[in-house]
Amino acid sequence: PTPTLRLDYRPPAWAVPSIRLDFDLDAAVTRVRATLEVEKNSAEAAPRGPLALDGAPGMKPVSVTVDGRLLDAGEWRIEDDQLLIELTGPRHIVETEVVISPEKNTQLMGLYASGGLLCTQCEAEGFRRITFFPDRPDVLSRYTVKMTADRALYPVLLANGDLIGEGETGEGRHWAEWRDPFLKPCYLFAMVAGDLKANRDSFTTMSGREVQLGIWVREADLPRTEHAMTALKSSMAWDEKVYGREYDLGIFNIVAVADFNFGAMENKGLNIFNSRYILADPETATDADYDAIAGVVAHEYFHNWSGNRVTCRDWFQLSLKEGFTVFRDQEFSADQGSRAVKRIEDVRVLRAAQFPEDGGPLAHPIRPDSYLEISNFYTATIYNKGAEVIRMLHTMLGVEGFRRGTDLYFERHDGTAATCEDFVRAMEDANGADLTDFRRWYSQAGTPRLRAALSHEPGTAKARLTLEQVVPPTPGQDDKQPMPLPLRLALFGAKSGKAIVPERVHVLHDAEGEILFEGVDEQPVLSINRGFSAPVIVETNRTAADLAFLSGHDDDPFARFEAMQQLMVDTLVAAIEGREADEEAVIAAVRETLTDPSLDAAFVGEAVLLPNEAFLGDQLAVVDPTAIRRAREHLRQRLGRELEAEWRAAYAASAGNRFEYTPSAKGLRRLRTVALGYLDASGAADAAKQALAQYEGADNMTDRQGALTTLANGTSAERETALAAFYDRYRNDALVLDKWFTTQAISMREDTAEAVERLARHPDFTMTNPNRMRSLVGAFAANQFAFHSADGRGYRFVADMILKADKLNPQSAARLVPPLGRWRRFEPARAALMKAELERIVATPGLSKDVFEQASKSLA
Ligand code: DPP
Ligand code: ZN
Repeated sequence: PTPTLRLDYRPPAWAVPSIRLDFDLDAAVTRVRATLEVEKNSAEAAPRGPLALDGAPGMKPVSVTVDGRLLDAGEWRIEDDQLLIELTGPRHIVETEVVISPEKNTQLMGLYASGGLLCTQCEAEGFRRITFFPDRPDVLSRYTVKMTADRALYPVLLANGDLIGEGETGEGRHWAEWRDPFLKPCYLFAMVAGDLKANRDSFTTMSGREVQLGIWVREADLPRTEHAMTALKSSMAWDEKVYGREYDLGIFNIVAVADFNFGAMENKGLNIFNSRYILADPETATDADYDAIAGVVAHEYFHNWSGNRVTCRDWFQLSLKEGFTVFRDQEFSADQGSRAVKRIEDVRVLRAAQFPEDGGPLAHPIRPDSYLEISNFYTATIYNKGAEVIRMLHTMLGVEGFRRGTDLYFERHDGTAATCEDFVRAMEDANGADLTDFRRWYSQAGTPRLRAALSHEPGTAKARLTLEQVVPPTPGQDDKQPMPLPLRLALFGAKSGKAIVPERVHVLHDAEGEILFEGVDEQPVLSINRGFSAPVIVETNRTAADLAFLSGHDDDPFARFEAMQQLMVDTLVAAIEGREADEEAVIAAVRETLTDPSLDAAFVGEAVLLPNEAFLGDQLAVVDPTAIRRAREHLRQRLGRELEAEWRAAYAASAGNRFEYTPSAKGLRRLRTVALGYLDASGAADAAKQALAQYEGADNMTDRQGALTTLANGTSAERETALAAFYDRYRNDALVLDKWFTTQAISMREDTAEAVERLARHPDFTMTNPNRMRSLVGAFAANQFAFHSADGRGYRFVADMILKADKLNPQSAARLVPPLGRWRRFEPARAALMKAELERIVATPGLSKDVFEQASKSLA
């Protein structure tokens, strides 16, 4: 297969100002008639040539007409999955008819069946599986869509925009017609047919227009849609307040479906969601689920401006909409709850998912230069690092400067397909700023390493901070330029505890820099990259005592968390490498945090957690999962034992907490389960009993799953009792059953790899549902100790799953490749086993482009 290159971009040869789609819907055989108004693109740069319409491999038109004349088979041809038609004039009406089978569509791209519904997913290149069309985001059209279907099976017919007509056609069939007044690329097309019920509500926009809101689900799920509806209305209000962006149609619908590749999809006026990001009630959803639902509902809603009104010129610009929109949803969530805890969570995700990507064989800039399969680029780099890049602009330009920039961006590019460059230029022009070197964040991959060393001269009351950055080489990019790093920093007095130098933002533009502070008359402690102002790895000359001090005294909660994490990392890495480890400092710092009455429980619950095994692996030149497990368990057990009284007190403090989705009730639940985990680690004789009591007495899923997760790590009889009870209680609820699979797949037990192999043969395991695949196989591949079982069985299992899944759903299969792709980071025996599995995958005939790209790049 040949790669697509960013620099090969050419404007489309033909524009399609309008399209009319006529669907005769049926799960087995659906007829699609598409009527395209096509217009020669007269722009200089546009290529000449026949009309080329993308189709799916093997797709053939039943008929093709041009300006009402039926073409002979010789007047069109199929080449490289494109339908080519020679056209003579500058403007024509082209009509094609195809027949597709939604129920045979296991890739879940295009039109497919899910639990009795018919629904669509078109981003990135799914529309070509529905009809012949220039399937690229810079072809913007007005859509009119008529759907005809069996009334009993599909009483509800939805598409983008406004409903403009409906009626009966006889023989039990009915139809609906929808028109979307806004120009959109075909990846934003959507349609749903099914037996759905709506939770209806309305929202009045800032200019006083009333918008009808609907969240469509199976009738039984209606009671679980309230939280998503609340989040939707809050998002609409937030985007008006913070960005001045108003919703633009009379209808906004969301549909929840069980089988979905993504989390959700921002189709114009008709978002389609993976049901896990809509359905919630206390009995079935954890606080993390509630938070994720609000975040994803907001994310998709925000795309209406950052993605739909202004879309992407080509798929290399994906981060233009995704990075920006993730930043928007992160800030929305921060405003709804605890800003500090939200930042901690977002940085955790970045470090767990993006840093390894940036340091491995699949590293790519947030604006990549080439791809084989665009589906492989819906990555943590495009999304999460992309959001960090936007956040840096926000930090450097300030709240108002950033808003001036987004206002200009929306004004300039509304109704068009734009580029990352357009976004940066709007930021520059609105602020008179020069972002020349900042553009390197778009073109260079790799996580910069920042070295910061503070020295103090007591005699002159001066402190000197020297900074040095290195951007490591990544595939295809050997030499890097320094990146501009906005660093929020401050100095504290080690004795007085006071801020000697209050927070300031320093932008390091070069490879090296130095800052001189005057009037520093006591020993200073450096607080740097506060709030994680730059997405970098920081190394400092701070001692364990400095870090312990900051973990108790820094006035930026994120920096306190970070200092504690660094203290824990330093201690554990020393232990893993057989050096002397200062466990006492960690124990003292955790005790101080745990007993500090000024801190809220949510923050404490995050701060006292040890860094996970995978993150520790990332700190080491060569990962040895066994040594990491041993060192981390040793410290975890000591923390459990030495602070047993404190854990018991923290646990008891939340005894009366009843379910409420509020920051304080959430915080108590979080700390409760963290405390339970440490009590269990302490070896306390009553820990399993206590966990089972929590499991049985819980009035919400957070406490229940927290108890189950603790039990699942151990070997008690209570473990089996709780797992069986959980299965019996939720066996008919797919989303909760996913948790049952995941809990066992992430278990710390030694026999987890075997258990996961057994679970893959469980009657409730299926490869056709992406959530279920992720809940077992994805969760297992993220369990460092179990996946890297020294005998290689974990690798073999995942490789087998990839090969089987590839036949059904290449996108979902390809997501499982990166954990194997990290082979170079592991000790030689494991590395060889991992590499052998990748080689077996690449040698398999008939591989999808998706899996081939990920596996072959991982071997290169
Ligand atoms: N649906 C995915 C998202 O919203 C892709 N656009 O990020
Ligand atoms: Zn998105």
